[in-house]
Amino acid sequence: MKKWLLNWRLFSLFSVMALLLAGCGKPFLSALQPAGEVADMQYSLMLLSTAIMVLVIVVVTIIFIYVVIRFRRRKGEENKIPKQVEGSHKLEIIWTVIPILLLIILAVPTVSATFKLSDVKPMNKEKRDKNTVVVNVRANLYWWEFEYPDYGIITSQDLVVPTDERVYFNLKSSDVKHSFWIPAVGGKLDTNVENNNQFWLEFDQKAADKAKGVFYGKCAELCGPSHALMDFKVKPLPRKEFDQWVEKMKNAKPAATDAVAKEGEEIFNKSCIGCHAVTPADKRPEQARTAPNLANFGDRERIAGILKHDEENLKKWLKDPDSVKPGNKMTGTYGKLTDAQIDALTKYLMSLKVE
Ligand code: HEC
Ligand SMILES: [Cu+2]
Repeated sequence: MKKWLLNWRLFSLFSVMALLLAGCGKPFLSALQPAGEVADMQYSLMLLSTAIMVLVIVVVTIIFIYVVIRFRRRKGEENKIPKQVEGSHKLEIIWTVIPILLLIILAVPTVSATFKLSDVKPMNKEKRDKNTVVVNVRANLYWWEFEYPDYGIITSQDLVVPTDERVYFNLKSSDVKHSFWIPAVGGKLDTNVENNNQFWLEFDQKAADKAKGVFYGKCAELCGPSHALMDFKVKPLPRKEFDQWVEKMKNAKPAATDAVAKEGEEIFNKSCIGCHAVTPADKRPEQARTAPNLANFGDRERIAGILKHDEENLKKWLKDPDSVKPGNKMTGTYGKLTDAQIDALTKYLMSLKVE
């Protein structure tokens, strides 16, 4: 191949890679733009370990190049063998001690951060301060439930949290292993069926403003065909607004106002209420909560965690959920709703708001 063609190809490959990688840095999604105390700690650890690795690579590469040049076969000395060194105490001590030192530099901050990040004493039920916010996160194929046990309210898909303070999480799953991850803020931690995992996160108000008020959350454990679509959104609010939101949720009583929405409510109460609740203070036991709580559906950022929140997409979801999220657990409605019923349900669901 002509040399200039190869060069040109390499150059364009690098340009495309650079462009692609530049796209990774969104403030609402990137672990490289830390948006809270936990993310800051994890980011510094990443920098430290990368710096140590780069240092090792550079030093080894320099030695390698030096040796290749210094001891290469030269004209006229084809059969000359350099002096052989065996069992050099000095060298052996150097290459044992340096890695030990590097590992200590890496281990001390890592272990100390691990203990800090797992300090969940303040969420201990007996000694809990009444201002400590605790959220029970339950992961399901392919949706998320957020329960606030101290306020007796439940929401789904959109996690609402106060900013600039530690929020404590109880993580579990009701079917298979998932993993709770808010890349810009922290995680990831597995949600399991057999035990509760606990940790805390802190959401920076300034970073939240930069992210335009919403962080993206992800499932980080391959769990089935719609794993990549198992997203949630995080709405961080200043403490005062968070308290107001809690009050509104506690008192929310959804009621359809116009006639079409009323019709939708009737259909809903016949065909959907078996799986979906529409009050945040729903008293059903966990096993019976088999679908997202729709109490504040009208305020959501997305439909089913991924579609843009508008009427057209809601109709698309109601008509054929499987075309949006293959293998999801909203079954028994496909092909059973007429267009008029879907229109009425859409009006009703969009009117479910607390804000
Ligand atoms: C068998 C239980 C079941 C029934 C019946 C059911 N759904 Fe669902 N629904 C689900 C599940 C599970 C999800 C979550 C799907 C996902 O995101 O993986 C869901 C999701 C939704 C969503 C998106 C929720 C969100 O927070 O974005 C809407 C809207 C919805 N359902 C409306 C309805 C309506 C309207 C009916 C009645 C016609 C209905 N559902 C009947 C189980 C059910
Ligand atoms: Cu998952």
